[in-house]
Amino acid sequence: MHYTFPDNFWWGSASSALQTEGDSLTGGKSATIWDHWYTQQPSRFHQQIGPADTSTFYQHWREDIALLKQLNHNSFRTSISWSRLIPDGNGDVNPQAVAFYNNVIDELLAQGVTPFITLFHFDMPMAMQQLGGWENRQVVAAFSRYARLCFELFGDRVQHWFTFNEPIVPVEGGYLYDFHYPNVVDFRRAATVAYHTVLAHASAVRAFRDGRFAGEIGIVLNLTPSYPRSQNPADLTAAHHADLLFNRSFLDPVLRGEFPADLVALLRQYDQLPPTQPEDQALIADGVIDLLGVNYYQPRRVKCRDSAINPAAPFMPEWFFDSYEMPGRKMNPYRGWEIYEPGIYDILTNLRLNYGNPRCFISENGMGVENEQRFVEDGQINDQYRIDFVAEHLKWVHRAIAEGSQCLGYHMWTFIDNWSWCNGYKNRYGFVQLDITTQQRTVKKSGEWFAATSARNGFNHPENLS
Ligand code: BGP
Repeated sequence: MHYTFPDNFWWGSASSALQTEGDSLTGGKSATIWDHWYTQQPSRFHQQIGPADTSTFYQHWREDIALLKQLNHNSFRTSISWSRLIPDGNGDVNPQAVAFYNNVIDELLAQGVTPFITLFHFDMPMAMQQLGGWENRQVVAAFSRYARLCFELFGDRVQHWFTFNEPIVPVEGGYLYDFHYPNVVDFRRAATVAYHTVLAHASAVRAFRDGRFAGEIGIVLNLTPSYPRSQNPADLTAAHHADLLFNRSFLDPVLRGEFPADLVALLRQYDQLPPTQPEDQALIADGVIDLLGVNYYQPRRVKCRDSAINPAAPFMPEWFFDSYEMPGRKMNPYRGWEIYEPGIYDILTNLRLNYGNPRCFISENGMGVENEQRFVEDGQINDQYRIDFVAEHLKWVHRAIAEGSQCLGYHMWTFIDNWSWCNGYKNRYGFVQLDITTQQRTVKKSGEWFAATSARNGFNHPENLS
């Protein structure tokens, strides 16, 4: 069967500054929370590989952009590092950073690759965290200034901006489940962080529109469809609550300009609402975006709780649901995530039917696999499983588009194997293999497949490359 995509479909991949640049404390850059946390607890990082040892994009940007072109990318998302551009978070601009990002943007354009730029991808400058990070409104103001400076410095060439990548993740990781610094477990503080992140997003959107910069501005959300175990009302309520807390907490403000009334009522009932100010509402309403990036890796399956809540335990999202393991589910055992391709269709369809069919694209989708060396054939990793993974997801994207979704592209996570936060280099996601000792890059079979798919604006599946 042949699958053809609309003209000008965005074919590309995504990465982030902190996961690829390296030089994390040189070139005038200051520490992020990751550099700091690594000095405190190196054992939290797989094989104790920290944020200084990423895939050297700061040194090898020119070669890497040549590889993007070789893989027929017409677009590529990466982020600007706030702590590289403004080392103390709110003061002087670092000229070395300006030169670096100018080089990257100019070279991408010279090679025919449209730059998509994220402003914040989990990498809070330590100087800002010392003020309290997203718990402090001063940091919201500093972010808004940083965003405006980015638009002024690079907005003559960058036309696709994203305020945040997966803003719920630092909330979950840093303030609920202890997988990001500052390793806090406290729902009310998490709610404040989430709320201030929405304000930061909206302030950047406002700055973009006030400055009348060319192009468009959006956000990248990891949308995780919540599937109930059954149609029993208690299971449905569990799924509704999970959806409110993990998806709609960001989706509604950025597409509808307000938080869901059910979510506000729920948090009020449990006395978890963050402090607000009267002018916030108008700001949030101004944060409605032009373009939504959708990251999709896995579904969330839930059921109603089997046990009573311990009222003395910390208030947590899990007060409203239990996780549910669906019999027969297909797993990516390396990452421990379920693979469920129709989920990508369900997200796009939900956006079309319930959110006015916004302009959107798949901004991340991918499969991290351990020890890919065992798949080397004639010097190349034969990652047929990754080709199948992409193709099976793209079939559902294709169907959603045929039914009217305004999905404009598909970006894979990721381009070159990169550093995955606490997982270091455990799971590899790239179209291009990275030898972490020599930094040598070798295109995997999936990279060739993707290049051919982009060139033909579609694919046959199953098929042989030849
Ligand atoms: C997304 C992030 C990426 C990336 C990816 C893979 O949530 O936006 O930064 O890391 O997931 O996940 P992981 O690295 O945790 O395996």
